[in-house]
Amino acid sequence: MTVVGAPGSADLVIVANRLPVDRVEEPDGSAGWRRSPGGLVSALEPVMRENDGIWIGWPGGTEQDLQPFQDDGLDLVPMTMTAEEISDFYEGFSNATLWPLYHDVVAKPEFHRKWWDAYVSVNRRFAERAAEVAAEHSTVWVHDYQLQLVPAMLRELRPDLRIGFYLHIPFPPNELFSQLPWRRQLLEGLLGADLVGFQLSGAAQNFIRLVRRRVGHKTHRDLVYLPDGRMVRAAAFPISIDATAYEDLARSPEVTERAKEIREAVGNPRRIFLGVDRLDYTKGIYARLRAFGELIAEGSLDVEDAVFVQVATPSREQVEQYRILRDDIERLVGRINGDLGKIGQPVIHYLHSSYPREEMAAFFRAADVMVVTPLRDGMNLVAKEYVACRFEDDGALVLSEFAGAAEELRQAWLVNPYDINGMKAALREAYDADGRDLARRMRAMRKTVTQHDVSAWARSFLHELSSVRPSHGKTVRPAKRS
Ligand code: GDG
Repeated sequence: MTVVGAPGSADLVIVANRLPVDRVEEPDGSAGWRRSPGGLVSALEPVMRENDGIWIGWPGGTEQDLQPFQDDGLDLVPMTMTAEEISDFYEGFSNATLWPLYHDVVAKPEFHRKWWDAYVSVNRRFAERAAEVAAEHSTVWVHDYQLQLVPAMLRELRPDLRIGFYLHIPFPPNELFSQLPWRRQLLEGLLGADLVGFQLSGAAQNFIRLVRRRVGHKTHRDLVYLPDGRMVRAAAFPISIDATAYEDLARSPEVTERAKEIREAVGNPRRIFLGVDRLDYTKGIYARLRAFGELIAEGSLDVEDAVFVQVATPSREQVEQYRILRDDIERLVGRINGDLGKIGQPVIHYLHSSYPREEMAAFFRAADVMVVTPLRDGMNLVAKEYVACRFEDDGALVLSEFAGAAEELRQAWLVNPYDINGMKAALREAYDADGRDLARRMRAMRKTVTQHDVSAWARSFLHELSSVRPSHGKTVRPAKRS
Protein backbone atom coordinates (compact mmCIF):
# COMPACT_ATOMS: atom_id res chain seq x y z
CA MET A 1 0.00 0.00 0.00
CA THR A 2 1.32 3.43 -0.96
CA VAL A 3 1.59 6.04 1.77
CA VAL A 4 -0.39 9.28 1.52
CA GLY A 5 1.97 12.00 0.37
CA ALA A 6 4.16 9.70 -1.70
CA PRO A 7 3.19 9.82 -5.37
CA GLY A 8 1.64 6.86 -7.13
CA SER A 9 1.95 6.07 -10.80
CA ALA A 10 -1.12 7.39 -12.62
CA ASP A 11 -0.78 10.41 -14.92
CA LEU A 12 -4.53 10.94 -15.03
CA VAL A 13 -6.89 10.16 -12.17
CA ILE A 14 -10.65 10.40 -12.57
CA VAL A 15 -12.52 10.74 -9.28
CA ALA A 16 -16.29 10.27 -9.46
CA ASN A 17 -18.90 9.10 -7.01
CA ARG A 18 -19.58 5.99 -9.11
CA LEU A 19 -17.18 3.64 -10.83
CA PRO A 20 -17.97 3.03 -14.49
CA VAL A 21 -18.92 -0.58 -13.63
CA ASP A 22 -21.64 -2.23 -11.56
CA ARG A 23 -21.30 -5.28 -9.36
CA VAL A 24 -23.23 -8.21 -10.88
CA GLU A 25 -23.69 -11.86 -10.09
CA GLU A 26 -22.26 -14.20 -12.75
CA PRO A 27 -24.22 -17.33 -13.81
CA ASP A 28 -21.96 -19.49 -11.62
CA GLY A 29 -22.85 -17.40 -8.58
CA SER A 30 -19.53 -15.56 -8.34
CA ALA A 31 -19.36 -11.76 -8.27
CA GLY A 32 -18.31 -9.94 -11.44
CA TRP A 33 -18.40 -6.47 -13.02
CA ARG A 34 -20.48 -5.06 -15.86
CA ARG A 35 -19.73 -1.78 -17.63
CA SER A 36 -22.44 0.75 -16.74
CA PRO A 37 -23.99 2.46 -19.73
CA GLY A 38 -23.31 6.12 -18.77
CA GLY A 39 -21.92 8.61 -21.26
CA LEU A 40 -19.14 9.70 -18.91
CA VAL A 41 -17.40 6.36 -19.38
CA SER A 42 -17.35 6.59 -23.15
CA ALA A 43 -16.18 10.20 -22.92
CA LEU A 44 -13.31 9.46 -20.61
CA GLU A 45 -12.31 6.00 -21.79
CA PRO A 46 -10.08 7.22 -24.66
CA VAL A 47 -8.16 9.72 -22.47
CA MET A 48 -7.91 7.11 -19.71
CA ARG A 49 -6.27 4.66 -22.12
CA GLU A 50 -3.98 7.28 -23.64
CA ASN A 51 -2.70 8.38 -20.23
CA ASP A 52 -2.62 5.18 -18.13
CA GLY A 53 -5.55 6.62 -16.26
CA ILE A 54 -7.06 5.38 -13.03
CA TRP A 55 -10.74 5.78 -12.08
CA ILE A 56 -11.65 6.05 -8.41
CA GLY A 57 -15.29 5.55 -7.44
CA TRP A 58 -17.90 3.63 -5.51
CA PRO A 59 -19.25 0.50 -7.17
CA GLY A 60 -22.56 0.66 -5.28
CA GLY A 61 -23.42 -1.59 -2.33
CA THR A 62 -21.74 -2.10 1.01
CA GLU A 63 -19.15 -4.72 0.17
CA GLN A 64 -16.04 -3.79 2.16
CA ASP A 65 -13.26 -5.99 0.89
CA LEU A 66 -12.66 -4.54 -2.56
CA GLN A 67 -9.28 -4.36 -4.27
CA PRO A 68 -8.21 -2.28 -7.28
CA PHE A 69 -8.82 -4.22 -10.49
CA GLN A 70 -8.75 -3.96 -14.25
CA ASP A 71 -11.83 -4.10 -16.41
CA ASP A 72 -11.31 -4.27 -20.16
CA GLY A 73 -7.91 -2.63 -19.73
CA LEU A 74 -9.14 0.20 -17.47
CA ASP A 75 -7.63 0.55 -14.00
CA LEU A 76 -10.38 0.92 -11.43
CA VAL A 77 -10.03 1.70 -7.74
CA PRO A 78 -13.21 0.88 -5.80
CA MET A 79 -14.16 2.94 -2.75
CA THR A 80 -16.21 1.28 -0.06
CA MET A 81 -19.25 2.77 1.63
CA THR A 82 -20.98 1.67 4.83
CA ALA A 83 -24.77 1.46 5.05
CA GLU A 84 -24.72 4.55 7.24
CA GLU A 85 -22.63 6.48 4.72
CA ILE A 86 -24.98 5.51 1.92
CA SER A 87 -27.83 6.87 3.94
CA ASP A 88 -26.12 10.07 5.22
CA PHE A 89 -23.64 10.97 2.49
CA TYR A 90 -25.35 9.64 -0.64
CA GLU A 91 -29.10 9.59 -0.06
CA GLY A 92 -28.91 12.37 2.50
CA PHE A 93 -26.49 15.21 1.84
CA SER A 94 -25.93 14.49 -1.87
CA ASN A 95 -29.47 13.67 -2.93
CA ALA A 96 -31.75 15.28 -0.36
CA THR A 97 -29.69 18.45 0.37
CA LEU A 98 -27.52 19.39 -2.61
CA TRP A 99 -29.61 17.93 -5.46
CA PRO A 100 -32.81 19.90 -4.70
CA LEU A 101 -30.86 23.02 -3.63
CA TYR A 102 -28.92 23.10 -6.89
CA HIS A 103 -32.09 22.49 -8.95
CA ASP A 104 -33.94 25.70 -8.11
CA VAL A 105 -35.23 24.21 -4.81
CA VAL A 106 -37.95 22.40 -6.81
CA ALA A 107 -38.15 20.14 -3.74
CA LYS A 108 -37.32 21.35 -0.26
CA PRO A 109 -33.68 20.66 0.64
CA GLU A 110 -33.07 19.17 4.06
CA PHE A 111 -30.17 20.37 6.17
CA HIS A 112 -28.82 17.92 8.75
CA ARG A 113 -25.51 18.31 10.51
CA LYS A 114 -25.03 14.53 10.65
CA TRP A 115 -25.34 14.33 6.86
CA TRP A 116 -22.77 17.10 6.46
CA ASP A 117 -20.32 15.25 8.71
CA ALA A 118 -20.69 12.16 6.53
CA TYR A 119 -20.17 14.30 3.41
CA VAL A 120 -16.92 15.66 4.83
CA SER A 121 -15.58 12.28 5.83
CA VAL A 122 -16.46 10.51 2.57
CA ASN A 123 -14.95 13.38 0.56
CA ARG A 124 -11.79 13.09 2.66
CA ARG A 125 -11.51 9.37 1.94
CA PHE A 126 -11.84 9.98 -1.80
CA ALA A 127 -9.21 12.74 -1.63
CA GLU A 128 -6.80 10.50 0.29
CA ARG A 129 -7.20 7.71 -2.21
CA ALA A 130 -6.58 10.09 -5.12
CA ALA A 131 -3.48 11.39 -3.34
CA GLU A 132 -2.18 7.82 -3.10
CA VAL A 133 -2.54 6.88 -6.74
CA ALA A 134 -1.69 10.09 -8.60
CA ALA A 135 1.84 10.37 -10.01
CA GLU A 136 3.93 13.43 -9.28
CA HIS A 137 2.68 16.54 -11.17
CA SER A 138 -0.13 14.52 -12.71
CA THR A 139 -3.71 15.55 -13.41
CA VAL A 140 -6.74 14.68 -11.26
CA TRP A 141 -10.22 15.31 -12.62
CA VAL A 142 -12.93 15.29 -9.93
CA HIS A 143 -16.60 14.96 -10.91
CA ASP A 144 -19.86 16.28 -9.60
CA TYR A 145 -21.80 17.51 -6.61
CA GLN A 146 -21.09 14.52 -4.35
CA LEU A 147 -17.37 15.42 -4.24
CA GLN A 148 -17.11 19.20 -4.03
CA LEU A 149 -14.72 19.15 -1.07
CA VAL A 150 -12.24 16.82 -2.75
CA PRO A 151 -10.30 19.49 -4.70
CA ALA A 152 -9.19 21.45 -1.59
CA MET A 153 -8.58 18.30 0.48
CA LEU A 154 -6.49 16.85 -2.29
CA ARG A 155 -4.51 20.04 -2.85
CA GLU A 156 -3.55 20.05 0.79
CA LEU A 157 -2.22 16.51 0.53
CA ARG A 158 -0.65 16.94 -2.89
CA PRO A 159 0.11 20.54 -3.89
CA ASP A 160 2.04 19.30 -6.91
CA LEU A 161 -1.11 18.10 -8.71
CA ARG A 162 -3.08 19.80 -11.42
CA ILE A 163 -6.70 19.51 -10.30
CA GLY A 164 -9.86 19.93 -12.37
CA PHE A 165 -13.45 19.79 -11.18
CA TYR A 166 -16.57 19.42 -13.30
CA LEU A 167 -20.12 19.94 -12.03
CA HIS A 168 -22.74 18.00 -14.03
CA ILE A 169 -25.75 19.72 -12.50
CA PRO A 170 -26.73 23.42 -12.35
CA PHE A 171 -24.96 25.78 -9.97
CA PRO A 172 -27.48 28.03 -8.22
CA PRO A 173 -27.38 31.79 -7.72
CA ASN A 174 -26.52 33.39 -4.38
CA GLU A 175 -30.20 33.69 -3.36
CA LEU A 176 -30.55 29.89 -3.25
CA PHE A 177 -27.00 28.73 -2.55
CA SER A 178 -26.79 30.92 0.52
CA GLN A 179 -29.41 28.83 2.32
CA LEU A 180 -26.74 26.20 2.79
CA PRO A 181 -25.28 26.31 6.32
CA TRP A 182 -21.95 25.08 4.89
CA ARG A 183 -21.86 27.40 1.88
CA ARG A 184 -18.40 28.76 2.56
CA GLN A 185 -16.85 25.33 3.07
CA LEU A 186 -18.24 24.13 -0.23
CA LEU A 187 -16.91 27.13 -2.13
CA GLU A 188 -13.53 26.68 -0.52
CA GLY A 189 -13.61 23.00 -1.41
CA LEU A 190 -14.11 23.82 -5.08
CA LEU A 191 -11.39 26.48 -4.99
CA GLY A 192 -8.87 23.70 -4.46
CA ALA A 193 -9.18 23.07 -8.21
CA ASP A 194 -7.25 24.95 -10.90
CA LEU A 195 -10.23 24.80 -13.23
CA VAL A 196 -13.88 24.49 -12.20
CA GLY A 197 -16.10 23.49 -15.13
CA PHE A 198 -19.86 23.97 -15.42
CA GLN A 199 -22.47 23.11 -18.03
CA LEU A 200 -23.38 26.76 -18.71
CA SER A 201 -21.61 30.10 -18.43
CA GLY A 202 -24.41 31.38 -16.14
CA ALA A 203 -23.43 28.74 -13.59
CA ALA A 204 -19.76 29.74 -13.81
CA GLN A 205 -20.76 33.35 -13.20
CA ASN A 206 -22.87 32.34 -10.19
CA PHE A 207 -19.82 30.62 -8.77
CA ILE A 208 -17.49 33.57 -9.33
CA ARG A 209 -19.98 35.98 -7.76
CA LEU A 210 -20.46 33.72 -4.74
CA VAL A 211 -16.73 33.36 -4.22
CA ARG A 212 -16.33 37.13 -4.25
CA ARG A 213 -19.20 37.66 -1.89
CA ARG A 214 -18.96 34.75 0.52
CA VAL A 215 -15.24 34.00 0.57
CA GLY A 216 -14.00 37.50 -0.19
CA HIS A 217 -11.43 36.64 -2.86
CA LYS A 218 -10.61 39.02 -5.67
CA THR A 219 -12.11 38.00 -9.00
CA HIS A 220 -11.84 39.28 -12.53
CA ARG A 221 -14.10 37.88 -15.26
CA ASP A 222 -13.70 34.09 -15.03
CA LEU A 223 -10.70 34.12 -12.69
CA VAL A 224 -10.40 33.96 -8.92
CA TYR A 225 -7.17 35.28 -7.36
CA LEU A 226 -6.27 33.48 -4.16
CA PRO A 227 -4.13 35.10 -1.44
CA ASP A 228 -1.34 32.52 -1.99
CA GLY A 229 -0.92 33.67 -5.60
CA ARG A 230 -2.78 30.76 -7.17
CA MET A 231 -5.51 31.39 -9.75
CA VAL A 232 -8.69 29.40 -10.27
CA ARG A 233 -10.63 29.58 -13.51
CA ALA A 234 -14.38 28.94 -13.76
CA ALA A 235 -15.82 28.31 -17.20
CA ALA A 236 -18.54 26.50 -19.14
CA PHE A 237 -17.95 23.18 -20.89
CA PRO A 238 -21.36 21.94 -22.06
CA ILE A 239 -21.30 18.15 -21.94
CA SER A 240 -22.43 16.04 -24.87
CA ILE A 241 -22.81 12.46 -26.11
CA ASP A 242 -21.02 10.04 -28.38
CA ALA A 243 -23.22 11.08 -31.30
CA THR A 244 -21.67 8.73 -33.85
CA ALA A 245 -22.14 5.72 -31.61
CA TYR A 246 -25.83 6.60 -31.14
CA GLU A 247 -26.36 7.15 -34.83
CA ASP A 248 -24.67 3.85 -35.70
CA LEU A 249 -26.85 2.07 -33.18
CA ALA A 250 -30.00 3.73 -34.52
CA ARG A 251 -29.10 2.73 -38.10
CA SER A 252 -28.53 -0.93 -37.23
CA PRO A 253 -31.04 -3.44 -38.69
CA GLU A 254 -31.88 -4.74 -35.20
CA VAL A 255 -32.82 -1.31 -33.87
CA THR A 256 -34.71 -0.47 -37.07
CA GLU A 257 -36.74 -3.65 -36.73
CA ARG A 258 -37.33 -3.13 -33.02
CA ALA A 259 -38.54 0.45 -33.61
CA LYS A 260 -41.15 -0.93 -36.02
CA GLU A 261 -42.25 -3.48 -33.43
CA ILE A 262 -42.64 -0.73 -30.82
CA ARG A 263 -44.82 1.32 -33.17
CA GLU A 264 -46.99 -1.69 -33.85
CA ALA A 265 -47.23 -2.59 -30.19
CA VAL A 266 -48.74 0.81 -29.38
CA GLY A 267 -51.23 0.54 -32.25
CA ASN A 268 -49.42 2.34 -35.08
CA PRO A 269 -50.82 5.77 -34.23
CA ARG A 270 -50.15 8.81 -36.40
CA ARG A 271 -47.73 10.21 -33.82
CA ILE A 272 -45.90 8.68 -30.86
CA PHE A 273 -44.84 11.10 -28.12
CA LEU A 274 -41.97 9.91 -25.93
CA GLY A 275 -40.51 10.84 -22.56
CA VAL A 276 -37.35 9.17 -21.20
CA ASP A 277 -36.15 10.22 -17.77
CA ARG A 278 -34.83 8.97 -14.51
CA LEU A 279 -37.87 9.11 -12.25
CA ASP A 280 -36.82 12.41 -10.69
CA TYR A 281 -38.84 15.44 -9.58
CA THR A 282 -36.56 17.76 -11.55
CA LYS A 283 -37.55 16.16 -14.84
CA GLY A 284 -41.07 17.62 -15.04
CA ILE A 285 -42.77 14.31 -15.85
CA TYR A 286 -45.99 15.11 -13.99
CA ALA A 287 -46.82 18.40 -15.74
CA ARG A 288 -45.94 16.98 -19.15
CA LEU A 289 -48.31 14.01 -18.72
CA ARG A 290 -51.03 16.35 -17.51
CA ALA A 291 -50.58 18.52 -20.58
CA PHE A 292 -50.89 15.51 -22.86
CA GLY A 293 -53.88 14.14 -20.92
CA GLU A 294 -55.68 17.47 -21.29
CA LEU A 295 -55.10 17.51 -25.06
CA ILE A 296 -56.79 14.12 -25.29
CA ALA A 297 -59.56 15.04 -22.81
CA GLU A 298 -60.43 18.18 -24.76
CA GLY A 299 -60.47 16.29 -28.04
CA SER A 300 -57.57 18.30 -29.40
CA LEU A 301 -55.79 14.98 -29.95
CA ASP A 302 -57.40 11.58 -30.40
CA VAL A 303 -56.11 8.47 -28.72
CA GLU A 304 -56.33 6.68 -32.10
CA ASP A 305 -53.84 9.19 -33.51
CA ALA A 306 -51.54 9.99 -30.62
CA VAL A 307 -50.11 8.02 -27.70
CA PHE A 308 -47.55 8.92 -25.07
CA VAL A 309 -44.81 6.48 -24.09
CA GLN A 310 -43.14 7.44 -20.83
CA VAL A 311 -40.03 5.52 -19.80
CA ALA A 312 -39.33 6.34 -16.16
CA THR A 313 -36.11 4.72 -15.05
CA PRO A 314 -36.09 3.76 -11.36
CA SER A 315 -33.89 6.15 -9.40
CA ARG A 316 -32.94 6.88 -5.75
CA GLU A 317 -35.77 4.74 -4.49
CA GLN A 318 -34.66 5.01 -0.88
CA VAL A 319 -35.16 8.79 -0.83
CA GLU A 320 -38.58 9.84 0.49
CA GLN A 321 -39.24 12.56 -2.13
CA TYR A 322 -38.69 10.03 -4.93
CA ARG A 323 -41.22 7.61 -3.44
CA ILE A 324 -43.80 10.37 -3.19
CA LEU A 325 -43.14 11.43 -6.77
CA ARG A 326 -43.54 7.88 -8.03
CA ASP A 327 -46.90 7.55 -6.30
CA ASP A 328 -48.06 10.89 -7.69
CA ILE A 329 -47.10 10.04 -11.25
CA GLU A 330 -48.57 6.57 -11.12
CA ARG A 331 -51.84 7.93 -9.75
CA LEU A 332 -51.96 10.48 -12.57
CA VAL A 333 -51.22 7.87 -15.26
CA GLY A 334 -53.91 5.60 -13.77
CA ARG A 335 -56.41 8.43 -13.77
CA ILE A 336 -55.69 9.53 -17.34
CA ASN A 337 -55.81 5.99 -18.68
CA GLY A 338 -58.89 5.18 -16.63
CA ASP A 339 -60.77 8.27 -17.81
CA LEU A 340 -59.63 8.49 -21.40
CA GLY A 341 -58.20 5.16 -22.55
CA LYS A 342 -60.03 2.50 -24.52
CA ILE A 343 -59.69 -1.23 -24.29
CA GLY A 344 -56.24 -2.14 -25.65
CA GLN A 345 -55.59 1.58 -26.12
CA PRO A 346 -54.17 3.36 -23.10
CA VAL A 347 -53.38 7.06 -23.56
CA ILE A 348 -50.08 6.75 -21.72
CA HIS A 349 -47.83 3.72 -21.92
CA TYR A 350 -45.94 4.04 -18.68
CA LEU A 351 -42.81 1.92 -18.17
CA HIS A 352 -41.07 2.02 -14.80
CA SER A 353 -38.01 0.14 -15.88
CA SER A 354 -34.51 0.50 -17.30
CA TYR A 355 -33.51 -0.83 -20.70
CA PRO A 356 -30.37 -1.67 -22.65
CA ARG A 357 -28.99 1.06 -24.90
CA GLU A 358 -30.27 -0.71 -28.03
CA GLU A 359 -33.82 -0.56 -26.73
CA MET A 360 -33.40 3.13 -25.89
CA ALA A 361 -32.25 3.78 -29.46
CA ALA A 362 -35.30 1.88 -30.75
CA PHE A 363 -37.59 4.08 -28.62
CA PHE A 364 -35.88 7.19 -30.03
CA ARG A 365 -36.37 5.94 -33.57
CA ALA A 366 -39.98 4.98 -32.96
CA ALA A 367 -40.94 8.36 -31.49
CA ASP A 368 -42.24 11.28 -33.59
CA VAL A 369 -42.22 13.83 -30.80
CA MET A 370 -39.62 13.69 -28.03
CA VAL A 371 -40.79 15.53 -24.94
CA VAL A 372 -38.01 16.73 -22.60
CA THR A 373 -39.47 19.15 -20.09
CA PRO A 374 -37.33 19.32 -16.93
CA LEU A 375 -38.04 22.05 -14.39
CA ARG A 376 -34.26 22.43 -14.20
CA ASP A 377 -31.52 20.26 -15.71
CA GLY A 378 -27.74 20.73 -15.98
CA MET A 379 -27.74 19.61 -19.61
CA ASN A 380 -30.08 16.68 -20.41
CA LEU A 381 -28.42 14.10 -22.58
CA VAL A 382 -31.67 12.44 -23.61
CA ALA A 383 -32.48 15.43 -25.83
CA LYS A 384 -29.11 15.08 -27.57
CA GLU A 385 -29.46 11.30 -27.88
CA TYR A 386 -32.81 11.69 -29.61
CA VAL A 387 -31.31 14.13 -32.09
CA ALA A 388 -28.35 11.81 -32.75
CA CYS A 389 -30.71 8.94 -33.55
CA ARG A 390 -32.82 10.94 -36.08
CA PHE A 391 -30.50 10.42 -39.05
CA GLU A 392 -33.43 10.82 -41.43
CA ASP A 393 -33.80 14.44 -40.30
CA ASP A 394 -37.32 13.89 -39.01
CA GLY A 395 -38.92 13.90 -35.57
CA ALA A 396 -39.71 16.86 -33.32
CA LEU A 397 -38.06 17.86 -30.06
CA VAL A 398 -40.08 19.69 -27.42
CA LEU A 399 -37.52 21.01 -24.94
CA SER A 400 -37.66 22.91 -21.67
CA GLU A 401 -36.00 26.32 -21.59
CA PHE A 402 -34.61 25.25 -18.23
CA ALA A 403 -32.52 22.37 -19.57
CA GLY A 404 -28.90 23.27 -20.31
CA ALA A 405 -29.43 21.67 -23.73
CA ALA A 406 -31.79 24.52 -24.66
CA GLU A 407 -28.78 26.84 -25.06
CA GLU A 408 -27.53 24.70 -27.93
CA LEU A 409 -30.67 23.11 -29.40
CA ARG A 410 -32.35 26.37 -30.34
CA GLN A 411 -34.40 24.80 -33.13
CA ALA A 412 -36.42 22.66 -30.73
CA TRP A 413 -39.91 23.73 -29.66
CA LEU A 414 -38.77 25.50 -26.49
CA VAL A 415 -41.26 25.52 -23.63
CA ASN A 416 -41.67 26.78 -20.10
CA PRO A 417 -42.36 23.54 -18.20
CA TYR A 418 -44.43 25.40 -15.58
CA ASP A 419 -46.82 26.68 -18.25
CA ILE A 420 -49.22 23.82 -19.00
CA ASN A 421 -51.11 25.71 -21.70
CA GLY A 422 -47.85 26.70 -23.35
CA MET A 423 -46.73 23.06 -23.30
CA LYS A 424 -50.04 21.93 -24.77
CA ALA A 425 -49.65 24.42 -27.61
CA ALA A 426 -46.09 23.23 -28.30
CA LEU A 427 -47.10 19.56 -28.24
CA ARG A 428 -49.90 20.29 -30.66
CA GLU A 429 -47.59 22.28 -32.97
CA ALA A 430 -45.01 19.53 -32.92
CA TYR A 431 -47.78 17.05 -33.74
CA ASP A 432 -48.86 19.12 -36.75
CA ALA A 433 -45.41 20.13 -38.03
CA ASP A 434 -44.79 19.34 -41.68
CA GLY A 435 -41.81 17.39 -42.97
CA ARG A 436 -39.94 20.43 -44.26
CA ASP A 437 -40.14 22.28 -40.96
CA LEU A 438 -39.07 19.17 -39.08
CA ALA A 439 -36.14 18.55 -41.44
CA ARG A 440 -34.94 22.14 -41.22
CA ARG A 441 -34.93 22.07 -37.43
CA MET A 442 -33.51 18.59 -37.08
CA ARG A 443 -30.67 19.18 -39.55
CA ALA A 444 -29.50 22.20 -37.57
CA MET A 445 -29.70 20.35 -34.25
CA ARG A 446 -27.88 17.34 -35.67
CA LYS A 447 -25.06 19.55 -36.82
CA THR A 448 -24.68 20.93 -33.31
CA VAL A 449 -24.71 17.53 -31.64
CA THR A 450 -22.29 15.92 -34.08
CA GLN A 451 -19.83 18.78 -34.01
CA HIS A 452 -19.83 19.14 -30.23
CA ASP A 453 -19.65 15.56 -29.12
CA VAL A 454 -18.49 14.15 -25.83
CA SER A 455 -14.89 13.58 -26.85
CA ALA A 456 -14.65 17.24 -27.89
CA TRP A 457 -16.01 18.09 -24.43
CA ALA A 458 -13.37 16.00 -22.62
CA ARG A 459 -10.59 17.29 -24.87
CA SER A 460 -11.49 20.92 -24.33
CA PHE A 461 -11.74 20.57 -20.55
CA LEU A 462 -8.36 18.83 -20.30
CA HIS A 463 -6.77 21.24 -22.72
CA GLU A 464 -8.01 24.21 -20.71
CA LEU A 465 -6.87 22.57 -17.49
CA SER A 466 -3.34 22.20 -18.82
CA SER A 467 -3.23 25.81 -19.94
CA VAL A 468 -4.53 27.14 -16.61
CA ARG A 469 -1.45 25.67 -15.00
CA PRO A 470 1.07 25.66 -17.82
CA SER A 471 4.32 25.87 -15.92
CA HIS A 472 3.36 23.12 -13.60
CA GLY A 473 2.93 19.47 -14.23
CA LYS A 474 2.92 17.07 -17.13
CA THR A 475 0.43 17.64 -19.87
CA VAL A 476 -2.33 15.10 -20.29
CA ARG A 477 -2.25 13.66 -23.79
CA PRO A 478 -5.58 14.28 -25.46
CA ALA A 479 -7.09 11.13 -26.92
CA LYS A 480 -6.66 10.87 -30.67
CA ARG A 481 -9.72 11.92 -32.62
CA SER A 482 -11.71 8.85 -33.55
C1 GDG B 1 -26.90 14.39 -14.91
C2 GDG B 1 -27.51 15.79 -15.00
C3 GDG B 1 -26.51 16.03 -17.28
C4 GDG B 1 -31.92 6.73 -18.79
N1 GDG B 1 -32.69 5.63 -18.65
C5 GDG B 1 -31.99 4.62 -19.21
C6 GDG B 1 -30.78 5.11 -19.70
N2 GDG B 1 -30.77 6.42 -19.43
C7 GDG B 1 -29.66 7.30 -19.81
C8 GDG B 1 -30.07 8.33 -20.82
C9 GDG B 1 -29.00 9.39 -20.60
C10 GDG B 1 -28.73 9.27 -19.11
O1 GDG B 1 -29.22 8.03 -18.68
C11 GDG B 1 -29.45 10.36 -18.34
O2 GDG B 1 -28.77 11.57 -18.56
P1 GDG B 1 -29.49 12.97 -18.41
O3 GDG B 1 -28.54 14.00 -18.90
O4 GDG B 1 -30.76 12.94 -19.17
O5 GDG B 1 -29.85 13.15 -16.89
P2 GDG B 1 -29.18 12.82 -15.42
O6 GDG B 1 -29.17 11.37 -15.16
O7 GDG B 1 -29.96 13.63 -14.47
O8 GDG B 1 -27.66 13.36 -15.54
C12 GDG B 1 -27.81 16.15 -16.44
C13 GDG B 1 -25.83 14.70 -17.05
O9 GDG B 1 -25.65 14.43 -15.66
C14 GDG B 1 -24.47 14.64 -17.74
O10 GDG B 1 -23.64 15.67 -17.32
O11 GDG B 1 -26.87 16.14 -18.64
O12 GDG B 1 -28.32 17.45 -16.54
O13 GDG B 1 -28.70 15.87 -14.22
O14 GDG B 1 -27.82 9.06 -21.26
O15 GDG B 1 -30.11 7.76 -22.12
N3 GDG B 1 -29.86 4.38 -20.34
C15 GDG B 1 -30.15 3.05 -20.50
N4 GDG B 1 -31.31 2.48 -20.01
C16 GDG B 1 -32.24 3.23 -19.38
O16 GDG B 1 -33.29 2.71 -18.97
N5 GDG B 1 -29.28 2.25 -21.13
